[in-house]
Amino acid sequence: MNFTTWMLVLFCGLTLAQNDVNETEISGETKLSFPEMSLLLLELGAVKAKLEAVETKLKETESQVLVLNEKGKSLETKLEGTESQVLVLNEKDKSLETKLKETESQVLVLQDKEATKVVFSAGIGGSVNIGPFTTPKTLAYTTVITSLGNAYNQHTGIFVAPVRGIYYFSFFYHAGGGYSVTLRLMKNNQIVLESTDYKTSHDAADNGGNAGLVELQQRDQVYVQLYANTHVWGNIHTTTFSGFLLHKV
Ligand SMILES: [Ca+2]
Repeated sequence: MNFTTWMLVLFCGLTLAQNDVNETEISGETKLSFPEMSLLLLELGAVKAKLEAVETKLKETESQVLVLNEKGKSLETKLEGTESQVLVLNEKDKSLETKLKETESQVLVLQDKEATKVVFSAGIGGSVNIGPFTTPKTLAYTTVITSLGNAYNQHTGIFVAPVRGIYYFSFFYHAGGGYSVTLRLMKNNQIVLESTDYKTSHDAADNGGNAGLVELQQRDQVYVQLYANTHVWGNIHTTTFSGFLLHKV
């Protein structure tokens, strides 16, 4: 029997008791006996105890809800803190990424500048005749005066273009007078420039040379060739080969 039923029974009992009083007053008869009243009171006591138990449990539940709410708020605060830290880390990450890109750009600029430092000048010496030879010969200007960019090889006499660009080359020589001279500036296997001196009996101290701008592709080779059956006087101060990169294209 639930609480509502019990309350209904109680209400009915009291109503009946009131009626009984009236009836008792009127007729002198009692409808609810003492054992029945005692039983009713016991049952009421039991209901009260159950209500108190329910109330206690309700208070406990309320306390637990409060504790859980506090824990929830604490977790929410921690979550917000973590989110803030993540945002800070993201900003730092972006900042580092930006710096890295800037550094990469600077490295590329430096590499480009380094690639454009292409300069060399070298002489061929010994103060003796070089040649004549029966076949064309590439002259190795072994005494390096200056060299940047590591494009000229003094052991072979060959310049290798590190980048595509416009290059300036010059070659000068002392003729000596004993033989004719024909020197050619060669690009790969093609003649680009030439300079010639002829043997004469009264003209023994000629100097000659040539210079020009040449467009080269990367890895093109440039060198000075002594034509067959001619010679040149070897002197590092007069017989030279020079070049530099004017600009890239
Ligand atoms: Ca001459």
